[in-house]
Amino acid sequence: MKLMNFKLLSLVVATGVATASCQQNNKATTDKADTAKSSKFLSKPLVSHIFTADPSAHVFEGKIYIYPSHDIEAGTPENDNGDHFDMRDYHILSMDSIGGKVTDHGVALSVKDIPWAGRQLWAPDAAFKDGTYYLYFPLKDKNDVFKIGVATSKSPAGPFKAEPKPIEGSFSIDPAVFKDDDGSHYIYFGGIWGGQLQRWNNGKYDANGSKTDNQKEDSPALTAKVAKLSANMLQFDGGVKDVQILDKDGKPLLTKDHDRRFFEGSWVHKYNGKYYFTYSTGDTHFLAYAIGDNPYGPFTYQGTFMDPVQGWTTHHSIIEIKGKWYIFYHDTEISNKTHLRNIKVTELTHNADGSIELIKPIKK
Ligand code: FUB
Repeated sequence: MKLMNFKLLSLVVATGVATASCQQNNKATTDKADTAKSSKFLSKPLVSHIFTADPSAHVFEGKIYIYPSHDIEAGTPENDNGDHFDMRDYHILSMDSIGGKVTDHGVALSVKDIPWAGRQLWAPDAAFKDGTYYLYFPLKDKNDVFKIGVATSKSPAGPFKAEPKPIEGSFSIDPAVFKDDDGSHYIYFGGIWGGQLQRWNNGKYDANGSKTDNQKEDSPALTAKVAKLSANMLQFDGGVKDVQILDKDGKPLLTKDHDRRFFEGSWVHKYNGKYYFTYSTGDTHFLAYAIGDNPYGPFTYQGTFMDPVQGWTTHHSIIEIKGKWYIFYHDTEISNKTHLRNIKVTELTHNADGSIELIKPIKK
């Protein structure tokens, strides 16, 4: 999560973009966004009645469910800690098919109902096992330290009830859960800068630690974390491991390699027996991918697969629906403000050699 120094990419300066028209209400809506103003964008916002970001999509009960952040204008001043991303609840969205009507199921979980809550509900994800849905969410605790919580529901649309404490041993942001073919679930997480990953060392948090990468430029870059989930889905089963991202020579990506190194926004999907670890490069605004042979990695860096969107943050999920692959992502088309984003979807293509075709979210 980038915090200050909002870098407006010259190619996306949005002179003709609509100003904020979103209303903060809970009313269900459709995906009829204002297409007339969307011509330079590859896809339309999926909803415009609330601001949404960080979409984690899944197919549950034959429908597409989207678990996004719910951006709001909280009036919290922008600062280096990302305080202006001051989200307070989640709304879950669903649709029967890509391009279909989008339903907002209302508030699914609110910060006021989470016993350990401090503030800031960031990018969530969800999973299903044995009749229960699990919502994994990052939230600062009462000491202003990001941890990952879990909440449960009998319905994919919620409402969800939070466990009394964060997952033991969890830290940082952006949980993403991958279910392997054998039924095992793995949780990937972490984000540098505002996501606080750089402040953790050997299980201890340093409140006075660096605000950015916190590494010598020539040392291996900080990276995402992975843990297997326990059978009850509420804990880590065993230790937290680094998600190693290696270059083609088998060497870890370096801190100075901002175009390729991990920043935040992990996701994993499996294609043709290979594990694709995808992520945001943060301050360089790419979505990148690396391929491995098992859920723990190591993963070998392959390239970028999405160019920068309008806005600073870039966050995605990838799912297969009826033999086609889709990427859910966000930009700031509606508001043109860093912290008021809108989610979108477009098709994603795996080439015959296993590479992912580059997506250009803004038409040239
Ligand atoms: O929405 C808050 C943060 O912005 C997410 O946790 C990051 O991935 C970035 O999208």
